[in-house]
Amino acid sequence: MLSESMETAINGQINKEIFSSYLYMAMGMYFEAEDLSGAASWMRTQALEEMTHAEKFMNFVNERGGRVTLQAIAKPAFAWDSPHAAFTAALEHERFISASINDLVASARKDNDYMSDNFLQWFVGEQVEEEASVSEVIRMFKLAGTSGGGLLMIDRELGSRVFTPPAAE
Ligand code: OFO
Repeated sequence: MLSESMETAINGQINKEIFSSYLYMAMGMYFEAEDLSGAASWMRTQALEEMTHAEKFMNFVNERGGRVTLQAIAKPAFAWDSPHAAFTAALEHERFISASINDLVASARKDNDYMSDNFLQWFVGEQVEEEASVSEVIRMFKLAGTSGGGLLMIDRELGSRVFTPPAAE
């Protein structure tokens, strides 16, 4: 049985994951408006992935006899100064999510809740990957600068990302 405090904390995390999805969908729409369809597709794929994170948390709460209570989702920004700025904002957001996952692990350990701790380790690993992949895109945009050809190449590369749902638990 999930403790009340862990249930509340995970419900907060579910909200953050759904907000992440909403934020990346907003970034996807920004890239659509900028005619960067590859970057738009990358962000829309990321938005789908974030919903699977929320689902993973929801399934866990249900399996442990807790209650999922969905909260209002905040309005995301809708425009950024450049592709580089949008991905930099995405990295900042992922760092915020990593810190939030770390806090959940710390609470689980403080309460000797090893089931939650074990479950959360998947997210710890996922955050390493997410921060690394966004950092890589930022590096590419930085190298391209304002070169139209460079931006086009990056956009094509980003468009090749495909959505792979995480393995079901
Ligand atoms: Fe972007 O990561 Fe979810 O957790």
